[in-house]
Amino acid sequence: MAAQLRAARRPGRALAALALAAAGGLLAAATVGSGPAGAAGTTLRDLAEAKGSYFGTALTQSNLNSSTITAIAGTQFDMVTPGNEMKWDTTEPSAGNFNFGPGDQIVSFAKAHSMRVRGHTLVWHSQLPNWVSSLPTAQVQAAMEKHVTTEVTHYKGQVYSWDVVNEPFNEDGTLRTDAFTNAMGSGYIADALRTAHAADPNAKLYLNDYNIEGLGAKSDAMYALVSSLKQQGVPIDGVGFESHFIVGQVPSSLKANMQRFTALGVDVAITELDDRMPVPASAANLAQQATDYAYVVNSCLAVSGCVGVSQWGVGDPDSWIPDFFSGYGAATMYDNNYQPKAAYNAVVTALGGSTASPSPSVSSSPSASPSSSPSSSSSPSSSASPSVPPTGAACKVTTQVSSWNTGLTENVTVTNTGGSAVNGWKLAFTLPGGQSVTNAWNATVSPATGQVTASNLSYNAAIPAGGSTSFGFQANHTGNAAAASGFTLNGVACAAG
Ligand code: 9MR
Repeated sequence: MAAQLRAARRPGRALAALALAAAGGLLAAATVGSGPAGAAGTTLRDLAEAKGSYFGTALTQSNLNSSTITAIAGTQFDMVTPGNEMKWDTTEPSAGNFNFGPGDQIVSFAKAHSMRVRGHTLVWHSQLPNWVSSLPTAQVQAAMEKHVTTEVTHYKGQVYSWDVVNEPFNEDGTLRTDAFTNAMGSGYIADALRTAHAADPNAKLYLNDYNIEGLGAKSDAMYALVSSLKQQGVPIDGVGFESHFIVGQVPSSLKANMQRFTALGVDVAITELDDRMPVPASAANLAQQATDYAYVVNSCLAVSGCVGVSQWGVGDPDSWIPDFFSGYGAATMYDNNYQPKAAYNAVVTALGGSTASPSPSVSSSPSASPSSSPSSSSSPSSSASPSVPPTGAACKVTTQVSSWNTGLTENVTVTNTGGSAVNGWKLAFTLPGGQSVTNAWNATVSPATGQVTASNLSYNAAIPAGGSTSFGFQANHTGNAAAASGFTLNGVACAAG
């Protein structure tokens, strides 16, 4: 199945790239081939597809107005879940008044970028308009069936799957009380599934919930429900594990739990992955997040019925977390500037890709992060262009270090303060004694200690006059966690920011 889908989607990729380039966005135009804000020469979608899987993201209508978000979404991801646009309050805000405009925009974006769509969601207690919850119970079933039939028919052939029923359970595994259980008891679930199947027999039909990722009362309830639905011949194809995790708390039973569901004859998918932490994010938590993301992806890859992973949002600025969990954030693979975090690199590695890794001497040093890759880098070697002309190379550098007892991460932003663009850059600097680089992002960094040079990757070679670029690295230290110093850009000394 995966191979067929891959083959069917491929022709659209070139078109999508052209569309991005034609849009004229600097980010888009500069990154065709390697993908914005990602590892050189790899994208999450390509790596996932090579494994017969997918990597998805949620997108909202307002996200489509951001060229940064759309450039990453259309390049790195191959599955879209509309964040809100297919929910009942949008699609049928009053009885019989259907509005598919916002959802259609997400579907159009997906088509233009050869992405599939996870339809989300048909029957849910939340984002349910008042007119439904205030219906006499005798009318709820007909309203639900009409809603499901109309929406699934509208998107027939255009969605890969539907989250037919969303979040049906309480934490203790009892069925949530809502308009649907009040009217139909637990039977509403089978009815919704049958109704959706009649409208689009080819869509994969899912039940989706949170806190069912590990073994426990709630996942036991979902397991019992799916088992009973299968026994009754109700059309159910999959279970979505939302996976809204807290850093360091991904359940160790994730894989075993997935396996018991797939043994029932259904697929499983990670549908809304994020991994939140207190903000500002500490380096230790960001490293743990990388471990968590890799663990989730590896778990899915290890279970043959786990069809793919979707993140809930593209990057930290468009994530729902800060609005819902005060003091928490940094939950996605992309940081506040939409730069890939250690979690991104960890996922690339888990998917069999190689990240922008340092030279062999660096990668042989002990790594503080699961995200570092010992494999060779596809970016230019440190000796490739020692004589890059110092065109426009007046510069300013700012650094930001986050450290813990034995390690640190350092983010470096270099601004081209000269009058002309820099095309290809090497930023040389001095690391304090005892610091040893273990991995880097958005640049190669070599050697690991002492006098070090960061070299651009293919996608960030150009720094326009007045523009800036950022890269970062992780290092071990022996007590001195100070920032690097003595920066020179293409041989010209930089001012400190
Ligand atoms: O991301 C969605 C956010 O924009 C909405 O305000 C919120 C309202 O309930 O729903 C969010 O998406 C949810 C998803 O539909 C179901 N699982 C939990 C998600 C996060 O709340």
